Amino acid sequence: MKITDIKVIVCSPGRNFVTVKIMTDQGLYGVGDATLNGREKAVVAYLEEHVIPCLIGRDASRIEEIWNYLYRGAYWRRGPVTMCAIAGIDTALWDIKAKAANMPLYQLLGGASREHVLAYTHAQGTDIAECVDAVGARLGEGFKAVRCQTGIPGLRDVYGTGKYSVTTNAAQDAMPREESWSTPKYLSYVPGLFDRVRAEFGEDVHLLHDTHHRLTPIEAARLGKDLEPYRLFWLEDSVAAEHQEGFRLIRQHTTTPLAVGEVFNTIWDARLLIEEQLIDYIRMTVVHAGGVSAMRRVMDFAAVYNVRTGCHGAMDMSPICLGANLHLDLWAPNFGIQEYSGYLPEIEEVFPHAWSLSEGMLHPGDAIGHGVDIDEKLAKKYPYQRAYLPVNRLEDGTPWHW
Ligand code: GCO
Ligand code: MG
Repeated sequence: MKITDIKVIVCSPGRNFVTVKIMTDQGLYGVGDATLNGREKAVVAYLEEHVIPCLIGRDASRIEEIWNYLYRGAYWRRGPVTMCAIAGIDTALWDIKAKAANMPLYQLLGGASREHVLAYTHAQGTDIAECVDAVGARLGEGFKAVRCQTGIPGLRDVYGTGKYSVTTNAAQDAMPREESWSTPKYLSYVPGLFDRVRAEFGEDVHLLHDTHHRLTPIEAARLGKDLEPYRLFWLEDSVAAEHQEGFRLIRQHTTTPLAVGEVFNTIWDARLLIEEQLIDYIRMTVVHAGGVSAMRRVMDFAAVYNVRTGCHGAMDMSPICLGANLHLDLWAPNFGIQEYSGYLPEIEEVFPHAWSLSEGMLHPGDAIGHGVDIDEKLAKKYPYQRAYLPVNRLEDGTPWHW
């Protein structure tokens, strides 16, 4: 089966998405997500200028060989642009292979390990009271696991809260919006959120929290300890994980489970964290990790060390990424949880999908392939808009981790 053409489709139904579509001489096609939030056009250029010309005429069934050709062949390895481009191609090729086999992708991976996959969603508020209300609303929708984020008194626009949440299209800013941060204010306010949420909703709900890379290891250790009474499902991205060894210190001080990895691009970014069991959940996901082939390897590697999966699934992962990821989740022996922040209705229309959500559980569906497509005609109605993620500063103006 030969690759005859590859298209890169860019659309913005509320936020920007980059989609790869691979056509073959057998009439089968596959689609993959290659979206890199805030840097979308860099991936488009990488694909169109450098990757696609090398793939026309190749055998679409040789996924592993193509992955290594693109990864090793470029010489310049890793990095989000490269790995999102590889992910788009790789995911589309797995879609084609599963369609050719007349199977849903999870069957090709080894079959289902479970009936459905546990999802967590987001609750947020500008303060604790608002966030508690939002948790109640999410539980009312049937979710069993909720990530709780609150604004901090005295700080404007804190990550993941209020009207500027990155999960809404308000994140589509023509220039990067500025948020503010104070670690002391954060550390003294946030435990009160979980105290209130546990008091209100009891022990049965899974609670998660995302620190978005802002603390030092010793600060993260303190937060982990302070949150121990509330038995979090996980504390996410408590520090910037470029310095993987930093997790040794956090680990020595707290029994709060730790998750990290949404900004990692390869298995090597997570190697030490997994080998030393410094984390409980690996957050990598299909689009940023280099596709289904790469994620399967990460999941298997993590399983060896009792690390479970908790794949990134914010709205900037397109429904194609989520769909492909759900096949991996259904299969992975070491599945933990899947993030699901939901999509704007226009996004769901552009990307018709077989996956479904019911009572807080997701399932990839039994359509052949990965079960997600793109409506190209509709996509054309939503042209690309330049958009940035926010940047973050300390109160004295110092640029900080966002
Ligand atoms: C999460 C993430 C996201 C990211 C976003 C960046 O845990 O869902 O932190 O909200 O900030 O995906 O594009
Ligand atoms: Mg996160």
